Amino acid sequence: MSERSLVLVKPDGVRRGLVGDVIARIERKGLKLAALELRTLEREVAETHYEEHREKPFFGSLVEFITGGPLVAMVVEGPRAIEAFRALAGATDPVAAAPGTIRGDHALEIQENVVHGSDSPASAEREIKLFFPDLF
Ligand code: RTP
Ligand code: MG
Repeated sequence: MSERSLVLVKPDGVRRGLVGDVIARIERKGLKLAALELRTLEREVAETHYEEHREKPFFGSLVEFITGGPLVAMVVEGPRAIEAFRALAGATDPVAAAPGTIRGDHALEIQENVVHGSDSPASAEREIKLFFPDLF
């Protein structure tokens, strides 16, 4: 059974030239790309994407960060793709993320943690619809 996840290389990752590394890890794992786009998010899309965090103290800063430059959005597909990509990404806090993971290898700051991956089938469906409405 194949599953889809929305993956973002966040603006810090694009700025630092980490797009190729992230895609290489996805492909090496055996996951497939079903869609891919470079774009700069409008504030409204960013706020919708992160709406679960609207009441958090870091929400304003998170929206500034995620709209602050181009990001790469992709749909990644494969068996248990959601969990498989979260494992590649590592823990949210890059200092706690295991070495060998994307965040563990490339980041130190909780906000600028290089990638996003959907955290559940319901989030994946919502996020893929937001970024790639034509895939449905
Ligand atoms: P993401 O949604 O980006 O895949 O990350 P996640 O599930 O691992 O973490 P989540 O709790 O959903 O947080 C979303 C993003 O918000 C930023 N963040 N900043 N300043 C802070 O305390 C803080 N906490 C989270 C990070 O960019 C995190 O990935
Ligand atoms: Mg999240």
